[in-house]
Amino acid sequence: MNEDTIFGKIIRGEAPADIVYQDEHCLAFRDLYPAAPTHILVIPKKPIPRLCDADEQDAALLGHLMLAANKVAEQEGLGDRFRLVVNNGAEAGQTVFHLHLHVIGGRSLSWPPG
Ligand code: DGP
Repeated sequence: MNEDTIFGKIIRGEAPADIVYQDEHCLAFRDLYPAAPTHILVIPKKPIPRLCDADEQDAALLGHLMLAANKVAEQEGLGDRFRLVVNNGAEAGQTVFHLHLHVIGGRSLSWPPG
């Protein structure tokens, strides 16, 4: 679970990614398998595997990721029409064990998700 992931390689510049935003604490890049016209992943530079592995010390970082998602959505022209998704654990659909927020938009989104 604590092993390096493809996202760790992207953070270190060892794997390519279409990066759309970055700052001291996080990185945002286009999902390789987009589920919508706009599908961007926002990840912390700190390698937290799953949301449930975060603790109180990560509170500011988690807030920072949400605000970074807002910036990305605005930058992408999504206005107030976008969704954030965090898959936590394999049974919830998580495949890359480095915490990430999916920023999804550019089409109408139904509810509940699958
Ligand atoms: P999740 O299923 O929530 O763990 O989402 C992982 C997402 O990561 C999935 O939508 C596909 C994307 N992904 C997997 N490998 C790569 C990669 O090498 N580059 C990019 N940009 N996205 C990737």
